[in-house]
Amino acid sequence: MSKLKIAIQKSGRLSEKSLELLKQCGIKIANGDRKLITSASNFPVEILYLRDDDIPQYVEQGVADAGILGENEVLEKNKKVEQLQRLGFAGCRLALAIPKDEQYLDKSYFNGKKIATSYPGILSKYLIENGLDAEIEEIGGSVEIAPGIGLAQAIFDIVSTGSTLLMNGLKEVELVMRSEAVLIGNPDMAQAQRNILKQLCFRINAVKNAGENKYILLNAPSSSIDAICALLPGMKSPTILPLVQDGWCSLHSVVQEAQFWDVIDQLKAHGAEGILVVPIEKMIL
Ligand code: PRT
Ligand code: ZN
Repeated sequence: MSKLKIAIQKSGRLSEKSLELLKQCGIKIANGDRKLITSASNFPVEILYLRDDDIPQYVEQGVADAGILGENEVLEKNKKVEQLQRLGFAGCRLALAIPKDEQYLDKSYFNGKKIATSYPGILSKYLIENGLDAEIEEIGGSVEIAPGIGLAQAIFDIVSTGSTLLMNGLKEVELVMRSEAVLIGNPDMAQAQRNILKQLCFRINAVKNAGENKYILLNAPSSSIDAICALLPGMKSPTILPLVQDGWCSLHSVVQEAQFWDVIDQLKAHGAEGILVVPIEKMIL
């Protein structure tokens, strides 16, 4: 039987979340000792554990049909792969940073400067697009120490909370790109693999939608139901059930996590009470 080979990071920031996503999609992978390759017991996939830097190349060459990695790494390696889906985890930004006491007016600051980075491809594209003439010093890691040891005057690196920059006396001055984990695929994969990938993407979407939405239940006076339905339109429309107490209903709907706090005051103003917000495990639109 055909299987879809998916490459994920062997160990690092993306590994646990990648496995967790596959698990939420109902795919059972033996935990084991993470050999190079393992099979799922209930879905036609094989998991290849690799360094994230190698995933674009393996997917381009068809050694793996698909891969999960940071968008930054996909862009940096610039291989012939399709970006299929954003996965909503490992969010970060790639930014230029300089010593905190330096005066910074605009991007022209970087002309004639040396910038240390592990992402020379993305940086050189940015410098060209912005007409800047800076030298790139490529280093493998610990980029944030480069200005302190006199290797470069600025850095271009991944920033998440900003505490690494702060600890190293640096400040972020230009945001170059935002990144999150993405699913990539080989554009020429065989139809059998593409069909499995389609099923996997369907499941990933159900998991992602569920994570972004909540099930909401509340009690409200019957006279407010129209106004509340307008605030909580739900998937098709809300469910209304009569309460035993005359003149009151229970309303069930779905609300986006991000919108919940915006509507809560309006719901209360319309007399809603006993509001319950419950997580959703899977959501198929
Ligand atoms: O061994 P392998 O090559 O597989 O792993 P790796 O060391 O190259 O990658 P890893 O595991 O560090 O990161 C994998 C991916 O996670 C990256 O390519 C990004 O897409 C994503 N990601 C998300 C991050 C961060 N957040 C992050 N904060 N990658 C790195 N960092 C580092 C950053 O380099 C800097 O040193 O964390 C520091 C900054 O964090 P803050 O919170 O102090 O700002
Ligand atoms: Zn790496």
